[in-house]
Amino acid sequence: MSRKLRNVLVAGAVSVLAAVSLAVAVGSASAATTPTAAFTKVSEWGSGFEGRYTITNGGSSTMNSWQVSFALPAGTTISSHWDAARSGSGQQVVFANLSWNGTIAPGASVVFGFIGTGSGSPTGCLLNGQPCAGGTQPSPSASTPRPPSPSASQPPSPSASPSKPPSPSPSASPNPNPGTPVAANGQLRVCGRQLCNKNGKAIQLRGMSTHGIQWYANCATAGSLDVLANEWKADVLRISMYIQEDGYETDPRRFTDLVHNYIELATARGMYAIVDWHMLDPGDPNYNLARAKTFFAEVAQRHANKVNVLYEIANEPSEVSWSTIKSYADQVIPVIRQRDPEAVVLVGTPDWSSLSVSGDGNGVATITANPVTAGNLMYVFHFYAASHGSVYYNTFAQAVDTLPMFVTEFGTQQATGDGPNDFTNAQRYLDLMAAKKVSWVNWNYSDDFRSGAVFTTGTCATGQFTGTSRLKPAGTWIRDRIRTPDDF
Ligand code: IDC
Repeated sequence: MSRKLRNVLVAGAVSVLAAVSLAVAVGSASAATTPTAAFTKVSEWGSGFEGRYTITNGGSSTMNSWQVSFALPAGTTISSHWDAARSGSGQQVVFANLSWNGTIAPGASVVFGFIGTGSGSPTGCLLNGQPCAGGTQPSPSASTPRPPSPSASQPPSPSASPSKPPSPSPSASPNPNPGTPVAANGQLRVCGRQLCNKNGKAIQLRGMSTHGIQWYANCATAGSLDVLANEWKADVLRISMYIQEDGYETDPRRFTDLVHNYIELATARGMYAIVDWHMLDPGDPNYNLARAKTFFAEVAQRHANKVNVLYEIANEPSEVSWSTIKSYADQVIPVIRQRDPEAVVLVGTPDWSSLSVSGDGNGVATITANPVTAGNLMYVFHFYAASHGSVYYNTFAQAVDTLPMFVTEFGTQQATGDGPNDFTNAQRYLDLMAAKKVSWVNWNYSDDFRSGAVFTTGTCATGQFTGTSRLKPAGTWIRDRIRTPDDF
């Protein structure tokens, strides 16, 4: 058992004991608190805001479903939402649980959120028909009759699947989905040049990267990630958070919260999550050093008890030497490790994570001579099969026999992410990675017009992610290769 998991279990046991003694104490005072739903505006800008509800089960029995309703003043509307199913009409809004976050154990919480247009705030909030502020209710031993349990009186949520029992809420367990890649492999670590699972077995992860979450949030939803996990059988989701190009630097709070949310979505589906600091231009990662430290400190702190989070600290450095990248890594990694000591960290390599090949060099020896100071890390290689032929391939082949490597981004087309596919060359890389158990992530799970985005334009707005009818050729090709059974 990993130290982290053991700590979680010990902490859990302590809180169970605490809860039992609390229940006794509360019982003797003949009152228990009821569930609550608390609203906060996480951030506000001129024309809108991000709203968040935290539903906390302050009661003593498990909630099996939840529904939050409220009114918005005229002029304030909701433009998007996550982690809940929306109904209601006009200014009356109703949010209900999804199939995977309806169950809330006593003391646990579930969060859902939305983007509001306008400046108003919700009023008249009800949680399962009771005031969201909660209150006390008589204990079973009290003489006054107990009101019906709030959750029991509710109709099942429209989105809850009757055939599939709801899985525990993401916050209830670090490992919520038995049979999933995370359940099978647990906390990963780098052993030698390999990525190894909790039993020390070398494994290969295969999955997809989001496109930039500032542009394609509607392609990475609870529904699309259900398809990625259950139908595509992906092991890993890369959460691509751009820094520039209308990304993190424009609203650090909003983007950090988006990443938190995607980590929860991946966790609830038993997938690994790569937190991708998607820096591109400027190419010196030190330009973003202070931002990176702030971001990774919060993310590592928040998700330290999860076993499925990997940190990719610099997507594609360019026009800087390896020693400059190493200096950045040596400053950012301690910020992560101080909070999440066991997490695997992924470090970008020179010239757009090409191991210097795109800069006419070969960085394998340079890195080997001067590796990042911290351990438990892997070096990153990216390739685009229609642009990157033998020189690239040969350098990569040398690297996988020399350094711990992780391909966090590749495409079957040109380096623009567009143009014709070269499936033959792509397969050559995939065969090497299968033989050497090198993990890979394909670019990208969106409906961008380019040939490398797996869905045809307009798919994400329709929510029709299942099957293959909406896939471009690169999408069908990569889906088949992600679905191939894992050798865990
Ligand atoms: C591309 C996106 C495109 C975007 C551009 C600039 O497809 O919509 O306008 O980036 O951000 C990478 C990068 C990745 C690129 C991808 C394809 O990490 O951001 O996406 N690529 O060009 N490296 C090599 C290729």
